[in-house]
Amino acid sequence: MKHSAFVPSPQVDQHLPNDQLAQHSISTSNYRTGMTVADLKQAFLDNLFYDQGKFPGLATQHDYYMALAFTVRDRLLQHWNHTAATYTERGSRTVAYFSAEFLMGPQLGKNLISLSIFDQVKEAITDLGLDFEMLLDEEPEPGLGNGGLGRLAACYLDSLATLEIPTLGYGIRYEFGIFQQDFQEGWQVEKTDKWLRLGNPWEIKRPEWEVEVKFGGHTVTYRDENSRYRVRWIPDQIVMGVPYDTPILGYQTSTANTLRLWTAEAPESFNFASFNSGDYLGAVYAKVISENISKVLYPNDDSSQGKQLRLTQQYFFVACSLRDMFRILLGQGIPLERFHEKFAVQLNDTHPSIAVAELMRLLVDIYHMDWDQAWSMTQRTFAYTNHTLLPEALEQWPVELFGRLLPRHLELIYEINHRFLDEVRIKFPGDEARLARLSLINDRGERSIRMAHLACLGSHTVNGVAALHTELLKQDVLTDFYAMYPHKFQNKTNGVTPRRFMVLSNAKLTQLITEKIGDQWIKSLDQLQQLEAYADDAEFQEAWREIKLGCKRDLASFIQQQTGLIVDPQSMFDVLVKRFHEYKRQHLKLLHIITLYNRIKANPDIEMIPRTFIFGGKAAPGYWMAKLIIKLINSVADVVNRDPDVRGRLKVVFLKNFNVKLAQQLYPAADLSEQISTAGKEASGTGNMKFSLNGALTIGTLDGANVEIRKQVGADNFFLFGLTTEQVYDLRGNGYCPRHYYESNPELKLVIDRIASGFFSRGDTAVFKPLIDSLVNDDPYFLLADFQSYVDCQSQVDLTFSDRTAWTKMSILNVARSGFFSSDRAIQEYCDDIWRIEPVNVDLPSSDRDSPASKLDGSPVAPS
Ligand code: F58
Repeated sequence: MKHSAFVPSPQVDQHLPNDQLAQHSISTSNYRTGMTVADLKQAFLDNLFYDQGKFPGLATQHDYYMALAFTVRDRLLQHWNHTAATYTERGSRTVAYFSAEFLMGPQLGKNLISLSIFDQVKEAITDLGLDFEMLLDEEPEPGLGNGGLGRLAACYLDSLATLEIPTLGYGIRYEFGIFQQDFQEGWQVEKTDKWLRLGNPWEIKRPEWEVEVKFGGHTVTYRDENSRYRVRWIPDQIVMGVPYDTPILGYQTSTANTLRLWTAEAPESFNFASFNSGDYLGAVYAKVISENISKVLYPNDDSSQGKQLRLTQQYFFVACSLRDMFRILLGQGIPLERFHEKFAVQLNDTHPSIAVAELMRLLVDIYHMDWDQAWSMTQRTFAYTNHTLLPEALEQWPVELFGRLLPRHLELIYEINHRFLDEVRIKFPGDEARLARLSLINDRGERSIRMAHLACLGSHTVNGVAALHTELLKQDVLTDFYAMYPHKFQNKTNGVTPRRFMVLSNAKLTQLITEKIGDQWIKSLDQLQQLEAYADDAEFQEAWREIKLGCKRDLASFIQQQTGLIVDPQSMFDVLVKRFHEYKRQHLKLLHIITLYNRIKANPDIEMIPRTFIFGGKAAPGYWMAKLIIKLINSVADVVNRDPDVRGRLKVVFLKNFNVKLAQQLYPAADLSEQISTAGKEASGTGNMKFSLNGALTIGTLDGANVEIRKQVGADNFFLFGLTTEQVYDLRGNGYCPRHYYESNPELKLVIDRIASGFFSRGDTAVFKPLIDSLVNDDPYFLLADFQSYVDCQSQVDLTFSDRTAWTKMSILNVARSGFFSSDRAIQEYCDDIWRIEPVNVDLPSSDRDSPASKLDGSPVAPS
């Protein structure tokens, strides 16, 4: 094999010999990286002065936050550099996690936990007379994701670093993340998320590793020096991708992996030819067009809108990342043919699946590899995770749009498809319908490319994210692929990181658990099982309740601050937080609330367990029905919270702008976790796991990971209601008639009629009509069919809640049995079954070994 003229060769840099480097390695004995309280204080003041250019009299809270962030960053650079050096030296096999979204959450607190310096830093800052919590809170949320999929990627990076797996997270550095949600008269309004406005201390720009990305144009064929037929892509636009790196620390390891996010820049910011000819705007046009690519995160979390910019974003980050990986490969002297041995690439949903065609292009067109070898390497490189069962969320790109933007990739996809369909014909001769269903090209209506098919075909493994989801993929959504390649399908039930969603966010519970069973559970979550021994222990139960009450008090004051509402921490905190979608059925919760309200109105002295209903979540800006549901929640809240008959027994709170920061306050304070999607619709859910880990009990359907949560915690410790997936399918097949439920259930009828009558909308009967019509006439998500079962189950919840001992025991058992839902378990399964990768231990030089971060038995594990 010969390399052609446009082979990107690795840059040749000069390097200091390693022994020189070691001599010059920064010692931790001085305050620049020292870990004592005195060192930390001095370093903080220095950073305030030298980095922020401020003295205390003039500094803002944000200056203090920045100074503190830089102080912490100085202390992790040693880990980061040594990790990179170790991987480079050993040419380590590496996971490349390709994801259009990484919903990281604030970094400061998390890094303090990983480095085990939370307590020292808190002391240093407090000593200086500053409010440490306020500084933590000052960090803007890096909202580079919509919901579960983006947050999963972040949890997985945490576990990969903790398990010491060499990893690069690859994605897009959106200038504007997920919009900020506000309410105007109960309606959601969106505001731009300018998270980078005041700078981001956690990232380092690496302009020396920028890459060129091509778009548009056409292809030409030619014969190479051996008379072989070749294709060259002549693009009509070139954009530069510039990487920004963020360190990802493992928990109490020396590993610091990298999240590498790409920003789009114009090759030349300023066109002098245009400027000189008097075209002032034209002079910066290219810059504006190019930089649009990484400008904003698409806020749709359910449907794939065939927007050109979105495909541009996807190709942009995938092309940058693959080029970067070739730079690393060749830079480490590893032959091209071993790309798939060096890298295991995980495609987080179909968004990066264009990588299949891009890798083929690089291998065939640029490196002149023959097709069969290139295809075999490609299939051995990729694995694909599916995150949805909704057909409308499976991405398809119109052929016309695709060909305009990526003409060479379209040709390659046709060729891949051609060979694939030949294979199908051999396995299923004469089955034309199957060919049409499996084809990468959808010929129905506007011709389009099925990205999920490209991902399945180009990957060695396809996985679902919960047991039920994987079964439904096999039987339904991807059944034809399952028939072709049954060996490709695996389940990998999602997980969440206990470092963020327990150690950082629930310090008191962390401390209580650690007092009883030691601190090993933080890295081996299964050890929480030992708590079962204390489930009936009265003293332990009391301490458990006190902690929950403390978290509820904290949340209550936050609620008062944000909404002005006073809620009773002794009431049951019933929480439903997630993106808004009809299938997630936030409005089913609302039907329950109105049912209780109606009961009070009919009988004001009725006995009722006081409940605080807490909602949170954003709706896609263009998802009109979801926005109407938000409006209805706010409208019901207005009426219920003001009605004197209610006498505080019911409170409805909608906390705006649900994000990772807010989530961390909510999970520890929840008594009841609502996981009430229509069976067969939620791929997994991960909020359900975070609640259970924090001792909330779940009311839920047999959907997604709820099935496995119930199995783990025990049926007695889970409130189950509703139709099963099979029953939903049957009901749909047999002609579901929601009106029948409406007419035959007086309590349900009263609820619906109250909404329709304008009771919650100051007499306006039009505003909620579309929602009512949808429920009574169509009800695609079976709310009316599940209503009675849900309301009955909620009565059971009330009954149990009134028995404090029984409830507390169930809560303890939920935590004790949630070990399975650690992202460490999930990542270990990916490593063993999909990526076939081993950990690489990173050894800090001896001068740094005494730093607390390198101690595996590090004393303070939790913020206290
Ligand atoms: C979510 N998907 C699933 N998609 O809905 C949830 O059940 C699962 O637990 C989670 O993935 C993790 O596996 C999800 O969050 C998105 O947000 C996409 C954003 C881009 C457009 C398509 C949906």
